[in-house]
Amino acid sequence: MFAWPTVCGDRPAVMGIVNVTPDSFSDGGRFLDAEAAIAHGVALMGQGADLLDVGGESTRPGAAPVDAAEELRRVLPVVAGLAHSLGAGVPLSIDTAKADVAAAVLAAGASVVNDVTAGRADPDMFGVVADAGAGIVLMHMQGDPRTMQDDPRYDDVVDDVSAFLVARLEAARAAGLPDDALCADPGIGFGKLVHHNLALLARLPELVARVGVPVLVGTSRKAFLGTVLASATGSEVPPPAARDDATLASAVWALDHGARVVRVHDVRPVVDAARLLHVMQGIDAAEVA
Ligand code: PMM
Repeated sequence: MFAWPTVCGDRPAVMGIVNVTPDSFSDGGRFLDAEAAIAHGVALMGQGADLLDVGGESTRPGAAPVDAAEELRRVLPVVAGLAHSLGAGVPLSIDTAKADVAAAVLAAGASVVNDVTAGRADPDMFGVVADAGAGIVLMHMQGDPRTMQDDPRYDDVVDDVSAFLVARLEAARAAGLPDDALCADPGIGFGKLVHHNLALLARLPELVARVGVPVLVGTSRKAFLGTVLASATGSEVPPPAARDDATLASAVWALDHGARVVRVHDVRPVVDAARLLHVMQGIDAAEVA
């Protein structure tokens, strides 16, 4: 039985990204070959990742949907290979919104489903995850990847996203998922403008308090970081691969404001930062000379 407290109860966890897609915004096509993807995942674990997230369908703005057969063809050998190489103790997450894909990949050794639709895309998702004794990440997204960046609007983004997550957590519980299986994610960049993303990070403690389960934050290489850097320096928007330092700062910010898991491409610096942060958070400033 998977339990989030085992992964991120004592100290924050770092989730390494293994995209097996031709079109993800920052690493599309690099790990399309199963052997390359498996080697990449093993390398990320060697850098200190606590869990890996394998994805076979890009969710970047404007991305075209992929059918279940093609998604499975991409991810199944990678998850099976990682489970074989890393052993049963390493939690593997599958980034999918399709219950059939989730069921097959959970049977092949994954123990978490990362569903960017929070169970809305497929009514069978919660049942599949509950039957497998797996964990789930419920993420907020306004709209769908094809249209989500066309004029997203909120009354109060932190309030709206928190209320959505609370409602989806209730739906998951009603479908039989235990609390330890649940993790919530504000969905940075999913139907959000730069100021929405910044508000979600700035007011993360409010969201964390409202949802009451571990919170995962994924800022890695996202467009809002490029926009912030460009406006601060007056230069061009840096490409995704040049956003890892800003990713690190945003990951540390998220972890220091209540996130328990960060999802990143460049694992090693975030692992080191998370370790140091954990030590610093344990020091009582009034008691050190
Ligand atoms: N971001 C992406 C994909 N999947 N899943 C969760 N739970 N949270 C995220 O922020 C998230 C995600 C997009 O990034 P990628 O294409 O580099 O994987």
